Amino acid sequence: MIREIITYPNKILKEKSKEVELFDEALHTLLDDMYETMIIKNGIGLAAIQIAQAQNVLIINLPNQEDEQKKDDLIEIINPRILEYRGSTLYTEGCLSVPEFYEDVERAEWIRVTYHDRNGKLIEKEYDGLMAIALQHEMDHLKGELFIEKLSFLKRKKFEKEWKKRLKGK
Ligand code: Y12
Ligand code: CO
Repeated sequence: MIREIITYPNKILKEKSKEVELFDEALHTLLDDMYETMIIKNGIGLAAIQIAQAQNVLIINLPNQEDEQKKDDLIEIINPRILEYRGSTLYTEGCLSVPEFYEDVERAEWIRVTYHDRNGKLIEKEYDGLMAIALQHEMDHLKGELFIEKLSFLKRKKFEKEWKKRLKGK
């Protein structure tokens, strides 16, 4: 089922998500709905809080080298923890909860993480490149943080002005 994606400045996006304790049918339905919703909206990553579910659940589905987004490459991540960060990198990020706005954000270039899959299996992985960036972006959602909070004071001011103008026009 396709769910509604909530957008800035909805306060729900500021909620801290909770640990998943049951790896049950309800979790599988949530993950399936998140995938359907993300694909229909042309996203490559989505956290559960973006569909108003405050659970430590996120999905990432990066395009492959042929620029095709294949379901086989979907990664479902539950209760993630970052164990180690290395380096730094700059990338122009976007977010389905802040549509039509893109800005450079600095993040760690390499991370080592643990998480659970949909069946509760514990996984440990190292990521770099776009996957490391996307995972840090989605994990911020679980803490109730958006990428616009990482902007410089001036860039944030400019964003708020533009966003107000846009909301008035709607
Ligand atoms: C790198 C940096 C950030 C992420 C997080 C996941 N972000 C997205 O999936 C963003 C998707 C997005 C899609 C949009 O729609 C289209 O391009 C058609 C979009 O534009 C509009 O809504 C008009 C904005 C963001 C992953 C990797
Ligand atoms: Co986002």
